[in-house]
Amino acid sequence: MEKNNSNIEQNIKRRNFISFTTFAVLSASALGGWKWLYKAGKEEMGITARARSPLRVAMNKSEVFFRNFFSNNHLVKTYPRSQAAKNVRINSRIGLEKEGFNTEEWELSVIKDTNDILKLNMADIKALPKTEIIFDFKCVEGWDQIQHWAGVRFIDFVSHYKLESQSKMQYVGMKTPNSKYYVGLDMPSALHPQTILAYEMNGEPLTLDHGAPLRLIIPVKYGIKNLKRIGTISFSNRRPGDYWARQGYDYYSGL
Ligand SMILES: Nc1nc2c(c(=O)[nH]1)N[C@H]1C(S)=C(S)[C@@H](COP(=O)(O)O)O[C@H]1N2
Ligand SMILES: [Mo]
Repeated sequence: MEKNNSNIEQNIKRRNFISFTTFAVLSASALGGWKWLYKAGKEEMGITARARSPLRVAMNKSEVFFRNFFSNNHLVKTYPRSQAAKNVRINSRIGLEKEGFNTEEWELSVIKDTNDILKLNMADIKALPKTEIIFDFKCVEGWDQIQHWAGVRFIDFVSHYKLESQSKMQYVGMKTPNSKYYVGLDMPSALHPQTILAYEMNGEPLTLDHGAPLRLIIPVKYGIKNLKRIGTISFSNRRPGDYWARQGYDYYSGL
């Protein structure tokens, strides 16, 4: 009896020792991991919300995975016109201030190169082939709605204005005329066959709240990337600034 008891005690001691050691080793390595992460540099400011670089590397890897998974050929589901909402939601209006803006005087600036800016008006854009899309628009705030938009496909715009060399770059940047709202897009998503520069909603010209005279409709992305009131379009191999990515939202924001 005595002997048995002490055996059990010894066993317990040994187990305690093992679990304590395991705990200590795990804690130390977790602490080491945090220290490593915190010592790692922060990513560049002005593009995203300054995540530690190793985290950004991991996020970029998952982004590449999803990009390949939902390749350029993958089409977003479309719906019959009868299912499109009549009262289309208005979400937010950053960069849509009324002061100093006149739809009639609006021009689109396409920055082809530092000293080469293409200026276009609505007539130029409406002269291109018109494409319609009825799809489920999704906002990260948790709502979605089937909506009907029409305009020119970005890929048609690029080929008509001979922007081939620009479209070989990795990113497209778009900004409101006052630069208060801006988005960065990976080129494959911008050139996706369902991405359009839209000037109509439910068969009518856009209203100011929905981004008149021209807005982006990019069904492969969440609402935040669907910039209203486009003022400038630019191209680059570095990630252009992105309003919501800077606040910590995912830069890619793909569906
Ligand atoms: N210029 C500008 N574009 C914008 C926004 C904005 O605040 N300003 N909000 C975005 C968000 S979060 C969403 S969900 C959609 C909403 O578009 P809607 O108002 O036409 O529904 O526009 C996007 N484009
Ligand atoms: Mo949104």
